Amino acid sequence: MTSTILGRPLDRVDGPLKVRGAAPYPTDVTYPNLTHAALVQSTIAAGTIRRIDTDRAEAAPGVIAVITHQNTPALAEAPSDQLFPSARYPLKDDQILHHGQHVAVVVAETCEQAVAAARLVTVDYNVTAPVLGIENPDAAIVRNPFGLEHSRGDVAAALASAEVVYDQTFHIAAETNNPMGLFATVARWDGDRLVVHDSTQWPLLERRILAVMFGMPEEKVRVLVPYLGGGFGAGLRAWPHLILAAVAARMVGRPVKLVLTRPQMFNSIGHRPETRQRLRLGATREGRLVAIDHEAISTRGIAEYNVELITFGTPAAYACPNVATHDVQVSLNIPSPNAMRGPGAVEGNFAIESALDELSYQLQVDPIELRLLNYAEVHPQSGLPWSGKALRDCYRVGAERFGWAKRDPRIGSMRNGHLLVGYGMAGVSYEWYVTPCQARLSIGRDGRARVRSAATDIGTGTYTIATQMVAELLGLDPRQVDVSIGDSDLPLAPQSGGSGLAASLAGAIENAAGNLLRKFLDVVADDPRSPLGGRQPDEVTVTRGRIHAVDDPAIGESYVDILMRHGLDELTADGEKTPHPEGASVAPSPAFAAQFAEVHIDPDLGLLRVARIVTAVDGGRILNEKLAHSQVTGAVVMGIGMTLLEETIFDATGRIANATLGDYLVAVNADVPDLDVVFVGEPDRFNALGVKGVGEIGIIGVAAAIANAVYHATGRRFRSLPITIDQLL
Ligand code: MCN
Ligand code: MOS
Repeated sequence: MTSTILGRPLDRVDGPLKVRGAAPYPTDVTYPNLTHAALVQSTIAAGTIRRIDTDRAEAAPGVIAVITHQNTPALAEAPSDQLFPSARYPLKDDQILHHGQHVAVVVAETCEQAVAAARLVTVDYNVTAPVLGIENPDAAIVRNPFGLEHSRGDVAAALASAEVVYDQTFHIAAETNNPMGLFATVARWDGDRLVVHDSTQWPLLERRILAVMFGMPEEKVRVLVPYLGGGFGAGLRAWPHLILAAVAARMVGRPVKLVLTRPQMFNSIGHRPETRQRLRLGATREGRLVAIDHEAISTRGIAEYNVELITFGTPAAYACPNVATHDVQVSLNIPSPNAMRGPGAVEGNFAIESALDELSYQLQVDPIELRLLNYAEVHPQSGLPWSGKALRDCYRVGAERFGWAKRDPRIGSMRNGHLLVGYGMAGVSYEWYVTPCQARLSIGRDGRARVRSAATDIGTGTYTIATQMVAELLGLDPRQVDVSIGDSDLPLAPQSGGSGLAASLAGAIENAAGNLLRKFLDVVADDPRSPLGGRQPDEVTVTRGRIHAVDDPAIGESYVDILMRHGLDELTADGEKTPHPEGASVAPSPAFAAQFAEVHIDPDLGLLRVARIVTAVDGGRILNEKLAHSQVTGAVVMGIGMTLLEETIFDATGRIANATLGDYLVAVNADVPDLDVVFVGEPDRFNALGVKGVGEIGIIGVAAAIANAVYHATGRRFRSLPITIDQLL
């Protein structure tokens, strides 16, 4: 497809609305007769509620209801499937499983009254000793929790006979998602119908969970999220406060609004779990990998399952005959961890790409050469050709732009004044995924097209790329396209997650566009007045609102003419994309990247500055150069935070000790240098329009690239994140 609109750096179509403050985020939603809810949270991490006293709160000004485990209606158990767990309903009994667990919700006329009254609720607890700490021997352990452990070849034998053996452990602190928009829920019962506005990346997940918990058909639940002030994974679960807002709205018979405070954002909507990894590699003296054994341990909440696929990408990342992966989870009295940009992959990549860097120094091979030596030309497990792999181009183009050739491999050899200079790099294979998706496409008499899907735009640019795809496929100007998303009543769409929405939606829209074109041709099939009569879909194309013969643009007519002549207001077609069929002849490819970092370190002060990061990405066909660039840039910024600053600290009582943006450090402008992003590669052969995911890939290799650069500058190897000043001194 020669494209005129796809790929173009079109400005966000929702930009003007956002700049004017006219885009309704969940916190902006209001209704007549709205009430406000405030949460009361547990001040212990483990135990039971002995007594909860709500009298003073109930008597406080403006209070309408105080809901606890004693007066909550019984709800059905939330559905849970393997990849997408549900959160536990916190008021279902008197059990306390983590500090900050919601124990009551106060509903009042104003937000201030609700917050004031929430402070008047007193709770007596039977306190038990919380199970805390990833290495706590008393913690319950779950092995192979996802059923995805991998084994090929004979790792033990290969490690025993390898010329070079590597064996190290890695640690990454817990971290917390901090989208700018506070998460909020507005819930309203409209007769027997529940309408919620919520900060979610996945309206259909919430619809299903609410329907099951409240015992009603899914059509009776509507979830709306036209705009979201960021999610970064935090919006991939139906969190307890959502359920509480819906319960509260039913109990008070009025709409309820519940906005989390920033501290509540730390203990109510997940965090990246703390992790430990042990990585063993066997290699030849030249640097060819003969064995990889990758074990990962992550934390999870008691009674809360979490998917953190740390080792999942390992088996396909490099050509290696003997590979084994092991996953372990440790159950603790902590708020449930959850997805945070690049979940699992970012941790696994840090271990593997750090280890390869260590090998490169030990074997005196250039780090890029070492990776090329182990390049997976075909899918290492199936032997199938990749649907698209330009990782080699990522290395080459990234290295050129970075000036990798100027690197003096000797440790501590490069200087800028008295600052130590280090160069480091990392390779990235990121297993994004496509899931089933539907879209409905219409063209009306005004010549405008409308696409509808329950997909979301969480800041990513879905409105804009949907506009571009429809305009491209229907031959329209982008200004003639309307996009309706963020509503569970619309055709089924997956989460904005796993960097899969763009590709999923591309498939659905492409299919819908083909079906719509066919409908137009069907309408004129026997129409003697149409120059298109009897034409087959493959004989026509579309430009400027017209369907015309491929070989002769003069033979054709506009959508509008067809609709008018046949007395039609509009034509509509549905489209669907289902995941890859089994038994395909190519292996669906990850997205790939190479990331290069330059660091400057003041040896006297331990001060570390990232001077530059270059990221070269194979994202298949890029739908919008500007937005994709923003995606990668934003992810690199998060990666800098993860590597140098971010750490969620649990104190000895299980309380998060730094749950404010004053105490929890995220990367700010002063921490972020110029970031260079370049796209390489070809449209992917497996996906509609050749799209791969790019929403997360930019974060994946940052930690290893920086840590490797720190080693190059100082000779000190950091296998624990974040790398802080005190450690560098
Ligand atoms: N895109 C493109 N070309 C491609 C693929 C994507 O131009 N080949 C651009 C499009 O603008 C698209 C965006 O990148 O809207 C992201 O597409 P995709 O990679 O399919 O990811 P999703 O739409 O599934 O978004 C989720 C992804 C994830 S998993 C996290 S975490 C994350 C991320 O996106 N959270 C974000 N980026 C975020 N960006 C913002 N502003 N806010 C978040 O919460
Ligand atoms: Mo992304 S962490 O899959 O929302």
